[in-house]
Amino acid sequence: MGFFQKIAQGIKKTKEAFAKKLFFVFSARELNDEFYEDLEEALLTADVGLAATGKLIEELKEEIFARKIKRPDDAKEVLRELMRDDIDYDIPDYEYPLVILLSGVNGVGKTTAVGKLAHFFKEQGKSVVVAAADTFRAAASEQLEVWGERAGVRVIRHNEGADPAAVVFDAISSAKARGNDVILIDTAGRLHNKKNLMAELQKICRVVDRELPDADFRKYLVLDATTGQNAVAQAKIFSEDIDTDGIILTKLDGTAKGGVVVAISDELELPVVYVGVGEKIDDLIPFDANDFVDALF
Ligand SMILES: Nc1nc2c(ncn2[C@@H]2O[C@H](COP(=O)(O)OP(=O)(O)O)[C@@H](O)[C@H]2O)c(=O)[nH]1
Ligand SMILES: [Mg+2]
Repeated sequence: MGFFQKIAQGIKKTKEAFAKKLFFVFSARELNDEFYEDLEEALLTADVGLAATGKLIEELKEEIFARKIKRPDDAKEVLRELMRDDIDYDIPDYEYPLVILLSGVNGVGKTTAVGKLAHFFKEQGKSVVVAAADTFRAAASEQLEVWGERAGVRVIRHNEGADPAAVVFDAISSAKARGNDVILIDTAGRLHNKKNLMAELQKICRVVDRELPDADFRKYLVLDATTGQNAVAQAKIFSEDIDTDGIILTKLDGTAKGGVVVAISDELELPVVYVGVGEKIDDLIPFDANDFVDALF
């Protein structure tokens, strides 16, 4: 299955809910107040969020006025363009060695995403090593080892309770010794102890910066799409302490709140880099703004 089919399949629930509303909205006779109110409701239902919805509607009004648009169908086309522009970021190509650190709260899908990314890079002929830096629970490292076996990559782990930064140090040493291309770092996500968690993540970042100063280092925050606007709130909390390069949005397949992609891109000014569309190893795909909008409308 190609990426477009995968994203189309992945946002099926969002589309079902959104398309029905959109059909109703754009069957209006005129582009009047009622039309904009119905459109606002449709966007909010898909979890585009208040701020991004307000902005989209304002921009739509301006474009409709400027281009003297009268037909709802043409207005729909403009909405697609505006939404696409909102979520379309230029993401720099990867350089190798590449280090990817995943952070995020418990249960959002970090460990699963590390496993899927390992597979993704392996498929592209890259050699990969994984650092099991969630040492909070032994089960986390075990879960990662299962993914490592599936993907056919090495997993560096320590005992439960060990220093996560030490695991990362070992993974980097191992990667250097073998000349590996990609180092993926899984981390813990107990947000109720925010200060400790952030200090732990910052320490990991310092180890990477010190040991691999010339590496391409990307810090991705993993968010669960099923939590909708809550995901946006989580991202704000993490961004206070960690420089984030992008978002991995998981579980799009399990929600009608796929519009949260727009909320994230707009409110956080961060690109969605990958989306999770299922539990299988190849169910993580690079995000493409065109495909997303084409699949949604
Ligand atoms: N349907 C679906 N489930 C996912 C996806 N990503 C992760 N999961 C599930 O979410 C649960 C938590 O994932 P896990 O990787 O352990 O989260 P972590 O605590 O952040 O490491 C697991 O049951 C995963 O199978 C996804 O894209 N789609
Ligand atoms: Mg985990």
